[in-house]
Amino acid sequence: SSEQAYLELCTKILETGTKKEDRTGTGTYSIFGHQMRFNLQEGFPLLTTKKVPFRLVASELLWFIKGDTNIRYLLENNNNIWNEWAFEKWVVSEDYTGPDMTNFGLRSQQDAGFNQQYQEQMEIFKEKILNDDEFATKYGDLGAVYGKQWRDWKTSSGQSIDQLKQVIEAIQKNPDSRRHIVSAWNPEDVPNMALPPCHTLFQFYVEEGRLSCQLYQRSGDVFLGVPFNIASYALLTSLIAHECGLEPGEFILTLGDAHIYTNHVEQVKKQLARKLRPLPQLSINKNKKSIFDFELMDFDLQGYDPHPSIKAPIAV
Ligand code: UFP
Repeated sequence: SSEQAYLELCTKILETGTKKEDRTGTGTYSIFGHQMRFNLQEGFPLLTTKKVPFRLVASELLWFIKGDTNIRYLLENNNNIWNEWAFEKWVVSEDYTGPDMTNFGLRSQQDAGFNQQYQEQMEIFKEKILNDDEFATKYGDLGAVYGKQWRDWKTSSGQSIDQLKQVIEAIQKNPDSRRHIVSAWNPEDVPNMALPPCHTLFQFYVEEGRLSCQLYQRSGDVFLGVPFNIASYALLTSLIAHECGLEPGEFILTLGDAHIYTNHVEQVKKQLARKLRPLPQLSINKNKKSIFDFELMDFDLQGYDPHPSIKAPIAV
C-alpha cells in the first residue's frame, strides 16, 4: 500500500536522522530531500495506522480553493487549525484588553493556569470572529496565505493572477505542457509572514488520461503535518482530475527538511508497530464539475477504518 512509503520515511528518520535544533526550540531528528509516491488509483492516501481528520483537510482545502484568507469560513465549519495565527494578531493589538498572552503557544502547554486563561480568550476571539463583521475583517484575515497566492497573486503592476484557474485551463487545453505550475512562494511576501508557505510549489502532469501532481514541501513535520498534507494534495489532485475529465494518477511528495520532533518519537514508534488496513475510497459528486463550486458535502470517503488517533504536542 502507498501508506508503506510514509512508514518507511518515519523509520528512515528515526534510524538515520541528524539531531538538529529548530526555530521552535523543540529539537528534531531530520533528513534533507526525500520523495514519496502515492498511487491514487489504489485508494485515497489517508493514513490507516492512525486516524487523520479528513473533515479538517477538506474544509481547509475548500478554503484555499475559494481564495479565502479569513478564518471565519474555517470556524463556520468547526475547523480550528489556523486560529492561533489570527489570535496572535489580536492579542498584540491595542484592541485587546485581556490578560497578557505573550508566547501563548509554549506557555499554554507548560502552565495549566495560563492555559485556562488562554482557552477563555480564544473562545472570546472565536465568538467575535463569527459574529462581528468588522472584527472579523480586522483580525480574521491572515493576509498573503495560500488562498491569496493561488487565486489572487499580485503582480508588480497591480494586476492579479489566478494561478489555480489558469493551471486548470492549461491542463484542459494543453495537457502535455511541462509548465503546469502553481507557486505559493512569493519572495516579496515571505519576510512579512508569520508562517512562510510550507507547501511551496506544485506541478501537474497528464499521462494516458491520468492526472498526477508533485508538490515540493520545504519543511515537513512528519508526524503531525505530513499526513494532513498528503491527504490535502491527494484531494486537490482528485478534484482537478474530476473537473478535467481525467482519472487521478499519482501524488508525489518531495520533502526538503523532513523531521520528527523529539517529543513525537514515542508516538511514531507506537504508530510503526501497527498493521496497515485497506485505504479508503474517495467519491466526488458527479453533478458538479468546477472545483470552484464544491462544498464539503460533495465528497465522501468510504471504507475508512483507521487505528485510533495518536495525540502529540504541536510545535509553534
Ligand atoms: N508544517 C507542516 N505542514 C504544513 C505546515 C507546517 O509539516 O502544512 F503549515 C510544519 C513543518 C515545520 C513547521 O515543523 O510546521 C513550520 O516551521 P518552519 O517554518 O520553521 O519550517
